[in-house]
Amino acid sequence: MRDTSFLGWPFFEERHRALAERLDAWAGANLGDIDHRDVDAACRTLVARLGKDDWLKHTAPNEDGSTRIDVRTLALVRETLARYSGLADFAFAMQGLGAGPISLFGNAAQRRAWLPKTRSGAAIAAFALTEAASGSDVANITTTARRDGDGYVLDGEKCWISNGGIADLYVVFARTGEAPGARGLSAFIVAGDNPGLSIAERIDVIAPHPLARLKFDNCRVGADTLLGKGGDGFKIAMATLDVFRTTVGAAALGFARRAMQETVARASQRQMFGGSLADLQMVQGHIADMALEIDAAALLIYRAAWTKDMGAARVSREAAMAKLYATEAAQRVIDTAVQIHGGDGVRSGHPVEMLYRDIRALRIYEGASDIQKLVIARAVLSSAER
Ligand code: COS
Repeated sequence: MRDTSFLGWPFFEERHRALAERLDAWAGANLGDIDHRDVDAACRTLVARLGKDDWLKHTAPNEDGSTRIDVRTLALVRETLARYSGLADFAFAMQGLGAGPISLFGNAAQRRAWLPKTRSGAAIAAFALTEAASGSDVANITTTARRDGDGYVLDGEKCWISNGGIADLYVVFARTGEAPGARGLSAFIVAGDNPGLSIAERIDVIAPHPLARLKFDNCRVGADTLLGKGGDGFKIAMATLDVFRTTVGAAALGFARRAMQETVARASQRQMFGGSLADLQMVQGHIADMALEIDAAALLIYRAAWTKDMGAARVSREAAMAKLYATEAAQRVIDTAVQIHGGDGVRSGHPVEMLYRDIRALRIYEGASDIQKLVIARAVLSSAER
């Protein structure tokens, strides 16, 4: 029996508990038959299913603004999907991150044009921030958006863009030059079939998902694609990441919970030294460490999500702590799970082998662990100054 006692913690309301139980049953029934050999087709199928059964509506507010993003819901959905399938979590998460700048900063027309589509699964979304030389150093972005007549012309390249190649819309961050560095960036909504946008390279990674390098060559977009004001791009990117970084921690937590489930089953069944693995104190020590790290990660994630949902303007520190701790802890938990599984732990296709590959990128994307430390330290130092 899975331990769901965390749903009783005071961070959650009845609607969260009901949703987590409903989604768990849905994931058990709807994710087992997806063929992962073609990740593009698998992601399209996942987005369509998640849209059809109304899960994607949680990734963005509705277009008239009468609902808003509930970070606790996002966290519980990602945690639950990640327990069943890394790719299902990815498909859900990218709808949120890709549409995030529109949800948070789009005007009424932009929200009307895109959010019903990303919420229903009719359009696949992507967040195009990273470049080869500015993954962590966002203020150093070199893709340009030059004002031209009644629109802008984008030139440059974006790298490591999730959903690159299958997305119907990309939120693209480019230098518009209002000021040097972070204050001279802007965000644009670029349709996947916009002339001048092409896929320069598809990138293969250890936990395969659609990923690409994008090229913008004389890519003309209308002025109505600009999100917020010119020069707002850096803040739009950071505020979006403040919401979604907590949910990266939640995905890591889902992976860690699955590793724990697998480990408990294995340790109880596997016979060794005249008893089960679970009888061995050294194995019990590992299980205790895993349980401790899972609960500590959960507390940090739910604290960050709850704080944002209660209306905090900035949760940079809380979100960075949640992402940093949960992803690093999940890596340790999963590594221990592999160890306890012995040879089976590294057998291709075994659940813990897949988790071992799935977790790694989470310590890198949406702000690498060292960047989260920087964000936390800056927040601590600036509050100490006051
Ligand atoms: N929300 C709103 N505004 C923010 C913000 C946030 N979370 N974080 C920073 N800002 C504002 C700052 O207040 C500052 O505003 P002023 O110029 O008005 O003072 C401005 O943005 C610049 O901030 P800062 O000086 O902190 O920028 P840095 O260039 O030093 O960059 C880091 C800070 C390194 C923390 C940032 O670039 C970062 O998070 N990098 C990682 C990016 C990332 O996650 N990449 C992965 C891509 S997504 S897969």
